[in-house]
Amino acid sequence: MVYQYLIKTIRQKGSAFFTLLDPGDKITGDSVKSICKNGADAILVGGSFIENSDFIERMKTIKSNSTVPVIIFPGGATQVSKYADAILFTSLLSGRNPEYLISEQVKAAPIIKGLKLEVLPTGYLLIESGASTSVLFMSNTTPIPRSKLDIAKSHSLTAQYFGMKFVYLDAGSGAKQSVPDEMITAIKNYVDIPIIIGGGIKTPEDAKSKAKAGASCVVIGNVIQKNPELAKKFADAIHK
Ligand code: 1GP
Repeated sequence: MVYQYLIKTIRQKGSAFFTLLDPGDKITGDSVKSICKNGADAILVGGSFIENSDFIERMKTIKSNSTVPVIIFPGGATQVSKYADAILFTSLLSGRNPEYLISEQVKAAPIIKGLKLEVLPTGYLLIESGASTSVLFMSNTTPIPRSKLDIAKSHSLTAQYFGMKFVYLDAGSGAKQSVPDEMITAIKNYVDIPIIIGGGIKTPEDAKSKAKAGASCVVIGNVIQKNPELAKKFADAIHK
């Protein structure tokens, strides 16, 4: 089971290293192999806006070349495929848009069941990052202000009380500013579920500080997608 594998990885390595691949972009089998060989613990796949019809084909390429779990991180109910090991079943808890709190999930649930994908229930929180991002625009929601640690803590605890297995704090892909370290630490000290952190993390040093602050899983998207060979440096920084 992917969930047990992730919990074991976090326990053994301190923090897990996730790469996010955007199926809106071309992905080669060689880059997937290189990312796995260089220390990624899992590959997330998804995007808030995909401007082509290649989602299933790209999932197939990723799954057939990956030696680590492939986990869908869906931008909506259309991003479900059998070429994955699990799916982050997210609810955009920081938003007040019913579409991403519950409607997309209701559309996707029977398809996920039919495909027998492992489900990883995840509370998804968008954190203010200095400029608007695709996910903010597409979800039509307001992010949690960077300085409002109490609001971020309360949303994370809500995810836990709903029985969700993870809470994912995202500054959004390509964010100017990543999730603040002090917010990560405050949540780490407040909830019991693992914390996934992503969005705008550009250097191994930045990734290391997220892990040290308390991130259980650190997600790197853009930087690795453009330079898969950097995976080793990020893996070394994120793992203890
Ligand atoms: C976005 O957390 C991910 O959902 C990754 O963001 O592409 O900025 O690394 P980046």
